[in-house]
Amino acid sequence: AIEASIPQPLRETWRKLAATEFKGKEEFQREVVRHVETTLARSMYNCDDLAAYSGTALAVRDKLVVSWNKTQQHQTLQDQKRIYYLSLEFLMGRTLDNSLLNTGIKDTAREGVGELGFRIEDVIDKEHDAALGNGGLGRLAACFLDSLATLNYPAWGYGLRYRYGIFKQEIVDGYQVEVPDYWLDFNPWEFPRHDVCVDIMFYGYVTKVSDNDGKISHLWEGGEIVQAIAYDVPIPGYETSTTNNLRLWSSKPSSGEFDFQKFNSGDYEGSIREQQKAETISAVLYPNDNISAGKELRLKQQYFWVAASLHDIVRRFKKSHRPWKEFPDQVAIQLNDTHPTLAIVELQRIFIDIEGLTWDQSWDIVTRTFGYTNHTVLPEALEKWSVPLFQSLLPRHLQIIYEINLYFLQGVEKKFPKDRDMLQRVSIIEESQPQVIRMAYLAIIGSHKVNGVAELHSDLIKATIFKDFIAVFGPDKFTNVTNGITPRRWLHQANPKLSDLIASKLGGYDFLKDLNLLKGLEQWVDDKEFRKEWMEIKLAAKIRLAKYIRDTTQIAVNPHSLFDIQVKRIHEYKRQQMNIFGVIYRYLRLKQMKPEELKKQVPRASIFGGKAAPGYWMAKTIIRLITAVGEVVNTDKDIGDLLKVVFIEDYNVSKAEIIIPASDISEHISTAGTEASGTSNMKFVLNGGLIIGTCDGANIEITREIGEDNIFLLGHLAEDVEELRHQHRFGKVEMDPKLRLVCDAIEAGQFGDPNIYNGLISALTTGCDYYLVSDDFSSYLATQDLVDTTFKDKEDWATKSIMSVANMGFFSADRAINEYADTIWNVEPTPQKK
Ligand code: IMP
Ligand code: B1N
Repeated sequence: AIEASIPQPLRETWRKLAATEFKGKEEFQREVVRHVETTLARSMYNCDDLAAYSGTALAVRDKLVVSWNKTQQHQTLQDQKRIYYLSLEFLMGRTLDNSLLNTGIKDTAREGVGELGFRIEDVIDKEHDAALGNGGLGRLAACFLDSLATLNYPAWGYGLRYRYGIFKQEIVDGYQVEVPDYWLDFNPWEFPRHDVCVDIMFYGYVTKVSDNDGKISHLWEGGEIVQAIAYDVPIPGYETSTTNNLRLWSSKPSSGEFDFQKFNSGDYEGSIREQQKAETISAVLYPNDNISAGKELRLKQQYFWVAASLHDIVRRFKKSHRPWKEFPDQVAIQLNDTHPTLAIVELQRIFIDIEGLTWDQSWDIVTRTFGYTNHTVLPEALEKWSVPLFQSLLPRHLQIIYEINLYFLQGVEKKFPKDRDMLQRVSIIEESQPQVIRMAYLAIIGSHKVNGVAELHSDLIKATIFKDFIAVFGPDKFTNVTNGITPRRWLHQANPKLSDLIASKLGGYDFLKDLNLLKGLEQWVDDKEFRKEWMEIKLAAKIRLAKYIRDTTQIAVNPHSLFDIQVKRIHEYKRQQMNIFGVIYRYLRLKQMKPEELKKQVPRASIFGGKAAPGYWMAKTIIRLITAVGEVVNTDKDIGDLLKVVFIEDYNVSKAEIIIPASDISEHISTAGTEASGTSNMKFVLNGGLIIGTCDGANIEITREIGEDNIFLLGHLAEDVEELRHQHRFGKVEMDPKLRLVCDAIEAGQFGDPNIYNGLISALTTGCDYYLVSDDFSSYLATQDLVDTTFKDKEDWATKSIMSVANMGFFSADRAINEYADTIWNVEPTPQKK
C-alpha cells in the first residue's frame, strides 16, 4: 500500500462514486458534447471537425483511463515480473482510431458522432501524428507496445517526450525542406505526472571516501541538476481490459537550481535564460535514421532518460520489500538498440554507490536484468562516445565502465591467454585518438541475451561485428527474434474492407489476435467471387491513393496502372537511387518505342516517399533526382499514362496507412546484408501487395513463408558483397551498360542541371559503388520486366496476392513478443477478469 491511499473505512464511498466506462451510444454522445461544451468551452455554434475530434478524443480517453487505472492496480497487486522496454523512439502515429478499435467502440462512435453531424473518418483525420521516431526502429517499438498490451503482459515503455518530433518534410522546387513539428498544442493522450519527478545530475566530480572499516565508496557531486517529469500515455490492448503504460520524460529546470547570485545582482533575465537550458534536453528528436551523429546533447538525452527510468523502476521494485537478488525475477529491461546502454552502468552505480551492494552482487543482478536488441550492422550507425566527453559529462560512469572493462578483459585473458589482439578487439575502449567507448560491446557484456531482428541479420552479427564475443561467451547468448507488425493497425485499421472480407471467409475477426488463422484463406483462393472482391478492394485502395496524389501533387495517375511503391527513409543502402535509375531506363526505352509497341506496355506509377536526414546530402540529391525525373516524365505527351513518377511529401505513419493498402508491388531492394529486417515489407504483403526485393533482412523469411513463386527476388547475395566491393576498389568492374545509358542521360542534362547529380554519379565510379548498384542493375531491370509480364495475367496475380496474405501469420508482432517473453524475458501474461 502507498501512503497516499484512502483509509479502509472510507473506500466504500469511493467505490460507489468511482468513474465507470460509458456503455451505450447515448452515454458516449453525452460525453462528447460535455467535453466540447465544458472542457473545450465551445458549442454547437462553433464546433468544427477539429473540435469534434477533440471532444471525441476526450470522451474515449475517459474510457481508457478507467481500464488503465484498473490494469495498473491489478499489476501492482499481482506483483509479478514486469517488462520495461527502453526506446529513444516511439513512432505511435495517430491514437483515436486505434483506441476506438482496441476498446471495441468504433461502431458506437461512428453512429454517435454521425448523429451529431460529423463523419468519423473526418474526425479521425484531424489528429496530429505523434511522430517521436525516425522509421522502422521507432515504429517497431509502437507495434510491440500494442502486442504487449493485447497479450496481457505487464509492460511499460520508457522514452523521451520530445517537444518536436521528426520534422515535417516539404518539397520546395524539388528539394526537401525541413519544418519543425511542434505537435503538443493539443494532446489528449498524455497525463502529466508532476508528482513523479526525478533530479538528474550531469558533470560534477567524484571523490573517494573511506569509512571506519576502510571500505571505500564514491561520491559524485557538484554537477548541474535537471529535473525529469513523467508524462504517461495509456496503451490499450485489443479486446482485452489490459491497458499498459508508456512513460515519457520531459526535462525542466530543477527547483533548486535557480541562480540567486545572478538574480540578486539584478540579472533576472540571465538567470531565467540559464534555467531554460534544461528544457533543451527533451526539446528535439535527433532526425537521423541508422546513423550516429555523436553530439553531446544526444548523450545528455540518453543519460537523462535512462537515469529517470531506472530511478522509477528501482523505486517500484523497492515497494515490494524483496531482497535485491530477486530484482531480475521482477524486472526485465530490454534495450532497443544501444541508445539506452547507459542503463547498465547506471544500475550498477545505483547498486554500489547508493544501495551499498558489492561489485559482484551488483554485476550479477545487472547482467541478469538486461537484454539487448541490435538493429543494424552499418558501421556509421554503431554508437561510439568519446572518452573525454564522458569524463566531463558522466565522470562516475566512466570509472564504472573502466572497471566493467577491466573485469571483462581479465576473464577474456584467462580464456585466451596471451592473445593481445583479442583483448584489443573486444575491449569496450577503442584505442583511437581520442579514445572512444564502444556502446554495443558494453551492451553485450552487460546483458544476458543479445538478439538480431531477422534470421540473416542475427547470423551476420555473429559472423561479423560481434564474432569475437561468440568466442568469449559461447553461441547461446546470441539469438534471433524476427520483427513483426501489429495486424490491428496494419490490416484492420489501414484496410478495413480487406479485413472485413477476410473475416467474412474465416468466420470472424479472430485472425486479428491469431494471425496464423489467415492460412484458412487458401481454401478460398479458387473462389471466383472471392477473388473478384479481393481485387476490387485493391483497386479501391488504389483509387483512394490516386485521389490523394491528385489532391496533393496535381499529378493524375491512372488507378489501373501498376502501382510500384517505395516508401521508407531515404538512404543509399536502401537504394532509392537504383529505383529511380530504373525508372529513367524505362523512360528512355519507352521513348524509343513505336506506337504499336507502346500499346503492349504495362502502364506504371512509380511512387516514392520518405525523409532524408537534414545533413545527409547524398540522400537529398536522390530526392532531387526523383522530383526532377517526375517533372520531365509526367509532362511528356508521348508517355501519358505509361509512366508517372510521384514523390509523396512528408511520409509518416498516417500516410503509410493510406499508401500501403494501395501497392501492386513495393520495393525492398537494399544491398544484401545491410537492411537488418525491414518491417514495411511485411505490411505491404499483409495488404495483398507483392514484393520486388533483394535477399536481405526479413525478405528472406517472407519468401520462406509465402513461397518463391510469390515474390520477385533479384540481385547478389550477402555472401557475395565483400568480394564485389573488393573488385570495385581495384577497378576491376565496368559499369553495367544500361546503367551507363542512364548516367549519360543525366549527364546530358535530360533532367535539368547535371551538376546537381555529380556526387550521385561519382559514387558509382570514383566512389567504388559501395552499395553495388551497378552489380545489381541488370538483375533489377530484368526482374521489373518479369513483374510487368506477370501483372498482365490478372488471375495469376490475384492468386499470388491471396496466397501471400494467407501465409503471413508469422509476421505478427504478437509472435515476436511471445518469443521475447519465452526466450529472453521469462515473463508470463497477467490477464484480468473482465
Ligand atoms: P507505481 O508503481 O507507483 O509507479 O504505480 C503505478 C500504478 O500502479 C499507479 O498509478 C497505481 O494505479 C497503481 N498502484 C501503485 N501502488 C498501488 C497500490 O499500493 N495498490 C494498488 N495500486 C497501486
Ligand atoms: O530498425 C528496424 C529494422 O527493420 C530496419 O531494418 C533497421 O534499419 C532499423 C540509430 C537506427 N536500425 N538502426 C536504426 C535508428 C535511429 C538511430 O538513431 C539507428 N534503425 C534501424 C527495426 O528493427
